[in-house]
Amino acid sequence: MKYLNDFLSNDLSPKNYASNLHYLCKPTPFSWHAFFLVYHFMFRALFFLVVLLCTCFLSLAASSAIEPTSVTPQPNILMIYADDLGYETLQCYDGLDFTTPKLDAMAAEGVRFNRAYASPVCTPSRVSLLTGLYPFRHSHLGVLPVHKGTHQKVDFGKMPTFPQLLRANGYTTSVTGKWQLATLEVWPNHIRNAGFDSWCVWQIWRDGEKTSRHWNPTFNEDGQIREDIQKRFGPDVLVDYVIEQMAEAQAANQPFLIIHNELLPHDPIVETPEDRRLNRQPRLTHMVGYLDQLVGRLLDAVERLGIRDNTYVVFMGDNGTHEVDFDNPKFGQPGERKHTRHTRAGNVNGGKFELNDAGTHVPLIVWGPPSVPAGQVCDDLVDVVDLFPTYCELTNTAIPESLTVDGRSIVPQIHGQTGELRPWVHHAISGKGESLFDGSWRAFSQKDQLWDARQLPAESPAAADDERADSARARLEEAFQTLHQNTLTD
Ligand SMILES: [Ca+2]
Repeated sequence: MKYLNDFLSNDLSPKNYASNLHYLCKPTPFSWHAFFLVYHFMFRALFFLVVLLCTCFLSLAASSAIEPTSVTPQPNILMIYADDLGYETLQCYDGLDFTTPKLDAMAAEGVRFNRAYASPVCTPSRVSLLTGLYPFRHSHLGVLPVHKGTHQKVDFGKMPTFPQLLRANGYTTSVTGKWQLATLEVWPNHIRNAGFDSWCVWQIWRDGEKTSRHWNPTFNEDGQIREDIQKRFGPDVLVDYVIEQMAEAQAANQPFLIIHNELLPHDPIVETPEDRRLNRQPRLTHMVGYLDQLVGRLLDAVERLGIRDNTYVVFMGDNGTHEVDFDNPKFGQPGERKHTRHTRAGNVNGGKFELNDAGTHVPLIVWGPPSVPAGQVCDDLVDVVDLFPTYCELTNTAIPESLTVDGRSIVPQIHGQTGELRPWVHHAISGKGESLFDGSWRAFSQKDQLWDARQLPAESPAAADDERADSARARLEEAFQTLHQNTLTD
């Protein structure tokens, strides 16, 4: 060791270096001094090279073991899932009855899916979102009676969710708003088991009664009832919570998934804070307008936090508009029903609970990183089950091969590219069975019915003597049979 230290402490200052070089260059036949000097140079260079290589190797190994996300970027996901919002309520979908400037701006800066569909009521639609399964496969076709304190629950132990997969992949996961998938008094760990680290949700049932979601809301945050929000408007509380969650995840340098189950514009029709400020009567149009403002607040927060380039914001409705909530000002005129809504393409009748376009056709807008092209409109059919593989692909989360998932990723379309087309979308609701819609024809599992939906929003039973209808009927009937040959088994 002493020998090594002597070598390393050898004076190689420029002055000595020059004199040594001068000595080396001197034309003498042989010098032991010169020989040892060359030896010193070579040994020191070799030693430093070895030290440098070892340092590089160790630091590379350490970074790959501790910080895998620095190698594979994991974008954030914020999904805003509105309650009872048909496509026709947005101006960017050619709706004429509502004012939605923030959502229209979101669509202008992102990708708007023109033909997105979900089942016509909360529970089947939300279970399909979380599990990626068609309703007939997850078997939750009706509203789970959480509002009556049911002991039934959706079993996410048997049916894995994408939040479970993302959480296992390093994401911090949160959920807000409506949780109609189990009674929390009976199943207090249900949300955590569904894949969420934290939550602020409307606890629908408490102490033997149904609670409120709007004013004086009953919210459960991570297992505790919030006692500080009696005078607040529930949807405002949730947006504050989402912004806090995003800020905390950013500060912790951790990717996040947030499913924001927006409570608006589900009835009862109540005053919004804006109605109180303006001293005006509550209306569905005002509730949709307030929802629009809240979406604007969230997008502004994403910009303000500086995370837009790495955050996909997805806005979607869970089912069609509840038509009784809308009073048609033209009611009484020719062709105008009491609850008719209006679009540039025609009048929309019916809605939530119905296996038709008005009950299942919902808005879907994606906004955020520069890879999402501004102002793009995609006409591909999209089913709510498609979000499961889409979120997994966006976040580099592997789906186990053993897992059944009915969805297909729309990541290419989100980035303005051509994606895999699905032949139809599937919906179901208890009492009315299932339907398949291929973009032109709608087939029903009950009564062997077929509707002509080529001129939406108008649709009607197909003509009996139409060859194209016969062909569609045969094709969709075969699709029904193929689907049901592959049902879940416990
Ligand atoms: Ca709903």
